[in-house]
Amino acid sequence: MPIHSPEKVWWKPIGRQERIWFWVSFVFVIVMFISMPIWHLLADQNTPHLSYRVTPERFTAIVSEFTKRYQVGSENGIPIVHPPAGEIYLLARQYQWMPILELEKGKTYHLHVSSADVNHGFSIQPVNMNFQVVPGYDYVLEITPPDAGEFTILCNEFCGIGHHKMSGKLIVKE
Ligand SMILES: [Cu+2]
Repeated sequence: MPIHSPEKVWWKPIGRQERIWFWVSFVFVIVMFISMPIWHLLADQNTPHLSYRVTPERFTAIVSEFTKRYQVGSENGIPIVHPPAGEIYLLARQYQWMPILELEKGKTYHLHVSSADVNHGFSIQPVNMNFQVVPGYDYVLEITPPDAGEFTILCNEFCGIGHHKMSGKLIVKE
């Protein structure tokens, strides 16, 4: 196969179809670009900006204190707590969520989440909510459950060999 150098002027004027696709994608990109700040300001769906530094040991101690205070039962060895509205705590660790939180519909809670070991992902199913759980940080999520029911908490950040078993529970009562 002989090797030729490319033509000096290899570009051709663009055709009609290419021109249409260029403008379709250009307009789409501009719309998306403008949507970002508008969505940020008006949609009220931003992740919270509140977090504190906390050592895993300290957070684990806070959670066990909290659990002792408000425990109302247990399920498969995991304590169930029924705290009043306000500050509530959830600990992620390989490979469980502690404790099982029993909340009341329509009340507002400040959920503090942190990890005792590695990075985990806090995901509430079936609602599509995902947050990072990072050791060393107490991340505060303001939640007001709109519906009663049982929700599954999944870890959606690969955290080790038992990651797939890492599911917890959130109960919302009427
Ligand atoms: Cu995990």
